[in-house]
Amino acid sequence: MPAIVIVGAQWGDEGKGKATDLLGSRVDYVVKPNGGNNAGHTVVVGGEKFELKLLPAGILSPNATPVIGNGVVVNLEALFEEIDGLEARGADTSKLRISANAHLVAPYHQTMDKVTERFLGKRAIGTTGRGIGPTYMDKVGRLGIRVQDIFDESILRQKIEGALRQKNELLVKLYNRRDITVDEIADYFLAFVDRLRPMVVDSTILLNDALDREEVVLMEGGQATYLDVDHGTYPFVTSSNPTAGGASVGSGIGPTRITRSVGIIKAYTTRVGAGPFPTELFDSWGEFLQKTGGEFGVNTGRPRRCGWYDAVMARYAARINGFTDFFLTKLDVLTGIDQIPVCVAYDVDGVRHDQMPMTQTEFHHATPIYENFPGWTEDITAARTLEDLPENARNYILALERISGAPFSAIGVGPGRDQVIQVR
Ligand code: 2SA
Ligand code: GDP
Ligand code: MG
Repeated sequence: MPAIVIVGAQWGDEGKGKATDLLGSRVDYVVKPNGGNNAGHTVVVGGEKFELKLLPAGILSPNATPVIGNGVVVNLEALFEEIDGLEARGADTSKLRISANAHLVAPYHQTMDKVTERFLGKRAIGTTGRGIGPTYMDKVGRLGIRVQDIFDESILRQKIEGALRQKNELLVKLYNRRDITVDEIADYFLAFVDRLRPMVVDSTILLNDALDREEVVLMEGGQATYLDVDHGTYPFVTSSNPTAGGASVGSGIGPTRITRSVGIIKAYTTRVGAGPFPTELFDSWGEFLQKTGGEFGVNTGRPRRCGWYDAVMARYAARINGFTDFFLTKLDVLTGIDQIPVCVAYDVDGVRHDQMPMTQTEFHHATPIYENFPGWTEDITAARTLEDLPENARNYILALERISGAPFSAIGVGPGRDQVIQVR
């Protein structure tokens, strides 16, 4: 049976939370393979809004077992705060399982994130300030603390000591902060041991056994293709691999078992944080998209930069992730625009590029070549089939599908669980 991966096709906030929730009723396991509490996924169930940060959005699907995979960085304080918040609202979080190999965010990682951003000055990334980058740095630098380490106090202390030797040098000498002690960090982690223990598993056995039993596993990617540290707009990226291949690594499910790769893509484009964005709008249309689409960060409340749909980006994302299909979201936000511009190619210093340019410099110089498509004024939020849509909306979808690199399987026409058109 299949393992399905869901990937953001732009810079995040495409509506992956809703897509997971939609597919979640038909899956047995939902695993988060990357990222941490920098994510923000909104799911609207029966008019009630849930905002998930560290937990997979699949936690709201009653039949699915949610799993935090080995590729995630876990902030334990944020984890239990989120669990308590959901439980208080009647959600059942008891099935949550966490990989023993996932890395832990320590308080010093958040400090380093903020200080590094300050050091970068004008070249700051605009991170969420959650310590995600520094935690992944320690993972790759082999200085990380993993979930399993907190169950062996002697190992935990040794690892903290190793990490702190370097941190204290950096923090005290470079950043002019006080020394951090092994005791304070060990105490911070050990306080979570009892609550965490029953949730921790070898998630690779759990998930692969489920696939052997013909159950369905959904991998819910955090962030998005253009925030991928390898394939995104480096250095303005997050520090993990949100692309489809990263989902395989971050959950321990071999690539041969993934049968479907779904790109979630908005009918326009948004970005939070710094970095190039060819179709970005600085006029009243940008404000229109931001206001109508409610484009504010789930986690930090930051306003999202807005621009038109970019088919060059869509084609690149389809290539990198091997998308089998796209889920187009937020079509309803475009209602009322007379002519809708769509970027079909870039002009880079006088040369037309139909594909993503090779270098960062070229991407920074890319200006969009637009084609306009006639819009519609009718409210489409109650549409449930393609036939329910005005002709111009149908034509807009068909036009995007032709130039985006993969077929569209579903169209979102509102934030609600049921506000979707299943195409195939
Ligand atoms: P980080 O904190 O190291 O991952 O930041 C690096 C870049 O990645 C971007 N990033 C995101 N972009 C969009 N949405 C994200 N999650 C939240 C949401 C964002 C929020 O869903 O609304 O609340 O602000 C997310 N997480 C990371 C980030 O903006 C940097 O550009
Ligand atoms: P994620 O990070 O990809 O899960 O996306 P976010 O939850 O950060 O942002 C997507 C926002 O769009 C949320 O507020 C969703 O409730 C909302 N949303 C998702 N699909 C649709 C849609 O089809 N139409 C509208 N209007 N809103 C949607
Ligand atoms: Mg989000």
